Amino acid sequence: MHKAGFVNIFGKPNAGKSTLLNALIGEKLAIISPKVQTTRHRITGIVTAPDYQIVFSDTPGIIDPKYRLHEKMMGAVKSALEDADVALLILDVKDNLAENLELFDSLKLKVPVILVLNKSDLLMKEQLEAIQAQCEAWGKAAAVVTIAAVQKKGIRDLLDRIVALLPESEPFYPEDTLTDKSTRFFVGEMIREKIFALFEEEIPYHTTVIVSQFQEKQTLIKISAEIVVTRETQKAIILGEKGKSIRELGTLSRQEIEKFLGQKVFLELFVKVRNKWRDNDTYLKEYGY
Ligand code: GDP
Ligand code: K
Ligand code: MG
Repeated sequence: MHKAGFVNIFGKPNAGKSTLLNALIGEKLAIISPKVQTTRHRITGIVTAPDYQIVFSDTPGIIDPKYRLHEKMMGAVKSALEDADVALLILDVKDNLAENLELFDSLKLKVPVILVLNKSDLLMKEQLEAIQAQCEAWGKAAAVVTIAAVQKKGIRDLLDRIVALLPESEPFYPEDTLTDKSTRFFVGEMIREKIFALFEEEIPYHTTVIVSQFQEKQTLIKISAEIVVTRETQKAIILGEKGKSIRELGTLSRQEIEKFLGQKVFLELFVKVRNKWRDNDTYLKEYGY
């Protein structure tokens, strides 16, 4: 019997959704940072075994919409809620437990739920057991699984619990498919990850990245990307004194992209100012939101 289905990963910002997705897939697909709202799109990762296939989606964290970009992000969360076979509700064991369970309650899920207690490496055994007991008592999960996504601990157990809940089905994708997103998309995401790593405060949240050129040459791949910001002052910060910051961004991004593609890359970065791109539907559409 072959099983297959769609599994969505939900949780508050920084619970570890993207880290878990990567651990499940065994590749770095989703960008990770200690800052909230790094993930803006649903990212699909596909795990194929001889007797099952799981299509995972990483969703942006659950947030209150503050501007149009946020509304689009929450739209992605809602659409994910409606089309899954299993929902993974993930929480950080160091975070307020009651608040997380309340949030999960408010989702009013009809699909089977697995409660995933992440960052188990940060607590003592007794503390973990107390949390596990409270989660069992919550009563709405088909299973409660404790993991440490960063160390890939508990992932096998989690996969087994998921497979047990999947419907009987033929696979949806060919067996070598890792994701439904394009290489261009991941290249843009990797640059965005480095922007989160290098720049302070509001800069990453005012920035998007568009990969405008992706050309496979004989010995390398030539990539051009536009970094779109909302103000001239932000452009100046990204460029840095005599272009120092953008060169550093370019180097870090290129190394990451080369690792991902397994090929030499020539990367060109440009910075563009587009006033209020986050509130403009035309821009949002153009930028793939
Ligand atoms: P997301 O916002 O839910 O997608 O969270 P991320 O996957 O981006 O992770 C947020 C932060 O938590 C990052 O700094 C991760 O390295 C960290 N993190 C994720 N999983 C674990 C874990 O198992 N243990 C510890 N100690 N940190 C983790
Ligand atoms: K994050
Ligand atoms: Mg994320």
